[in-house]
Amino acid sequence: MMRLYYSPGACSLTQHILLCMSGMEFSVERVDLKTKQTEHKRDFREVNPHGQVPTLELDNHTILTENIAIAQYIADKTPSANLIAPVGHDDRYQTLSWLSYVATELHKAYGPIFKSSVQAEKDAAIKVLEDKFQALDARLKDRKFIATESFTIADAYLYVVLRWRKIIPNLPSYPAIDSFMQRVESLPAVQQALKQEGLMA
Ligand SMILES: N[C@@H](CCC(=O)N[C@@H](CS)C(=O)NCC(=O)O)C(=O)O
Repeated sequence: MMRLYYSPGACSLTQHILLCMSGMEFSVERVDLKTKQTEHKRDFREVNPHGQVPTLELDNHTILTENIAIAQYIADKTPSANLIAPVGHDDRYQTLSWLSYVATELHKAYGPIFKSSVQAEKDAAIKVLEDKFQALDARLKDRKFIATESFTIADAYLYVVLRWRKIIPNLPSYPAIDSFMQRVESLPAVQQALKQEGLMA
């Protein structure tokens, strides 16, 4: 059975949601990202030398890392779940475009907020993120999902990264982002993953 290494609420929540949507059998193993120990007292660096989640151990025990790769793997293994359009279809590249944007522009822009001890660096990162939130809010005003007409792997990742905005104090309101978040959060697979990660109120 596949095993997803995750940390509660981290970017690996994306793949947790997608696995719940896929209908595939899987198990999860929690990782403490500070100590790099798993809940079964294993040294996580022996599984993934980068020490990062998400990490997916496949049925044949091969290790797959990186958000973009694992999300596509889950989607392509379960076409009936409609998590990404097939190769050659225009919608696929819209989804990959947004998936890349979330990974390289949005996710990484949070870095100083989580890691820096210098307030000026945090403030600069917040300013960058506010501009991105404003642009996302404008895009989501008249659409249900970020890339295509239906939910895709890009929406799962976007939802997870936008959840983190709660740690930023005094953000302006973004009504279209709020509606998007509610729409995604109401999906049964999202509820299931949140519950399994102990993130339900
Ligand atoms: N490039 C990696 C980045 C993954 C990443 O940033 N994971 C974070 C959690 S959201 C993590 O494991 N941080 C711990 C660390 O970097 O030591 C990917 O896209 O999968």
